[in-house]
Amino acid sequence: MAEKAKKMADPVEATYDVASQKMIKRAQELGIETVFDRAVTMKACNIGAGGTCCKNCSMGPCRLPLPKGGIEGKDERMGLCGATANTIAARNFIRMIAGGAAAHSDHGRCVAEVFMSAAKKETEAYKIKDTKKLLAVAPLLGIATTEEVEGEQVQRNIDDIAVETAEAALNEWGKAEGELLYPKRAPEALYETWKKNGVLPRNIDREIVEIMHRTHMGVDQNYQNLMKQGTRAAIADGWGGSMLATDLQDILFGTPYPLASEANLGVMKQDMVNIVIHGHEPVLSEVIVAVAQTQEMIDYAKEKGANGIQLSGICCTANEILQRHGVPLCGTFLQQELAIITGACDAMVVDVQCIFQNLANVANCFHTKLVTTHPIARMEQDLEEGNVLHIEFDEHHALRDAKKIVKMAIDNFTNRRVEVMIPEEKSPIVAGFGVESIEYHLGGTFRGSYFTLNDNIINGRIRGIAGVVGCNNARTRHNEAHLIVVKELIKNDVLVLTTGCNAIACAMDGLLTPESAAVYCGAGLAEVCETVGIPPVLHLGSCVDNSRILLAATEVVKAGGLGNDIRDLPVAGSAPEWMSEKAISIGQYFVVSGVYTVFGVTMPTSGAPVFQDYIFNEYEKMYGGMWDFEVDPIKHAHKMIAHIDKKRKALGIDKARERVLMDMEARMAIE
Ligand code: NFS
Repeated sequence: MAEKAKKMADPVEATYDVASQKMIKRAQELGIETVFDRAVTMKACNIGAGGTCCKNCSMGPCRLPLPKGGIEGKDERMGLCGATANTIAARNFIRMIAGGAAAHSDHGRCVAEVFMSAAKKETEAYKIKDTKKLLAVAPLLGIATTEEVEGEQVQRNIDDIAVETAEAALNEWGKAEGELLYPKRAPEALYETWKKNGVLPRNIDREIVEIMHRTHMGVDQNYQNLMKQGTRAAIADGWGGSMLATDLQDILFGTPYPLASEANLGVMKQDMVNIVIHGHEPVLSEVIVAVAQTQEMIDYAKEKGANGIQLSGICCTANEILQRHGVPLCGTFLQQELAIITGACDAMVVDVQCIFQNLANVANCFHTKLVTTHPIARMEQDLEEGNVLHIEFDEHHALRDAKKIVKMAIDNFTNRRVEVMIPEEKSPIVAGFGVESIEYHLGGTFRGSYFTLNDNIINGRIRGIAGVVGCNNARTRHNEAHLIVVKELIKNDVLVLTTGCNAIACAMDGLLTPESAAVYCGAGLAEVCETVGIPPVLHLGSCVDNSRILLAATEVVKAGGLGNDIRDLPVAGSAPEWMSEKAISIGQYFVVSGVYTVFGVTMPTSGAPVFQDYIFNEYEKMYGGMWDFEVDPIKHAHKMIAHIDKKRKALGIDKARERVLMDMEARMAIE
């Protein structure tokens, strides 16, 4: 009997991006399976997706499907121990928060440790680059930057400030007493809300550990109490580990300022050595960027017959080296296999998070060296003969490690064995915005605040601000929801701040250029973008840099005229194609910071309606923000816009916007 042909993905249905369509097709021609094919052949479990599968003890897994037609009357579903759907979903939800907060925060801890080495001058690879930011951050961690000398305040020795700041930062992960320091950076009203609800984090590690304890069999059974702990851990992420990661990276590697680059698989070059950097922690990639630019390495590449070295990035490491060095974006989370399938990837260097295990299988079909570098993130194959290897990175010999990797990639250039096929698609971009540069562009050097931005929100040219962030998910068409949501928002005059894979999706589609304002924006937003020369979608970095969005919102509150808390602002959050536990942690800290936040694809609460109602509706009274879920991208965007309009109305600035619109129409009528 003939073997049944394996089902494969339809490239056009799988992704919105033409370059990716070409590469999926190419993979299928070569007989190489990708995530897109597996998404067709393997179905997700509905019960797990809805959050009501409990496998926290071995009497289970207890699966509690939602009855067809929903719950009528009392929900009597329960696991063997009696755990209800609400308890199970809440436990699973906060375990996702623990996973996400741990990933972001451990990334932050790694940066803090490198920062300590740099402060103590134990490494030649890292130096404190941004002393201005160090002087801004130190006091937030309780470190004095000045001292009294002969009756005058003078700046203290910068090395002492750096070491003490590193010590204070590291202390945030495990201090025995007190509370986390950064939540005090939030608007006062928000800090008071957290205090009132008893959710101020004590230290980062403890909140994550306590989630694991509370969700162990037979401990916390009350979904509201479970969510209280989830909230603590999420705040410890957004206003703790992630924010520290961002700050310390800026001090070590430089605070990003807008710069030009390019995005999509077309940035790879046939005649050059291609090194693709993938993962999240920028500590190694920073050094690789420096080493790859040395004359020694460029000459070595030329000796091997290449025209130079082309670096590019995947996932958030990509966003990190883009925002500080202009290194082009190779692609999103879902394009990692495709970069290798070009046949031109001489080395892919991975660190932690969002790395497909299947990369090893794909790399072994080509000449690509796949290098794992982090002691906590190894692959099964990195001990075997083959293309996958482990070069453990250590900040104390970072230069040596980076050189070894770059040299290995160059040596591999002549080993390409499958015909190279790089799609030509790529887009120009402007990236690298942050709290500081938004102030510069939209505040003006004269005032040095968010005044102009607020003014444009009050007068209605900018209707509101949206943070659209998060992953790709192979269960939905790659990039489609990201782009429809963002385009619908900017069409309706909502300025978009983006990070993570949404930022890469927007980059690939040309939305990160000032010119895109005239094409996609409503009249008000287009006018602002054209006047100040910014794109309508501002790239704020990687996922830990969602902390920049929190701080930008805080600056908007401080600048005045739009209420006295984040919950008062005409803002909304979204992750249209999320997949990672980190996204749930981010969503939770957005929500409890006062932001209405909508997720797409699936919602791991949908199997437990009472619990879902708690975080979708009850939360608004507690935190001002709440969760929502909408798969349809146009409806998704309009739910956000409706919330923005609700906040404008509450602020009494809804009329201003109507006037602006009338002005525009009147103007057009005259023209
Ligand atoms: Ni965020 Fe960045 Fe992308 Fe999702 Fe993964 S790369 S940390 S988790 S998939 S956005």
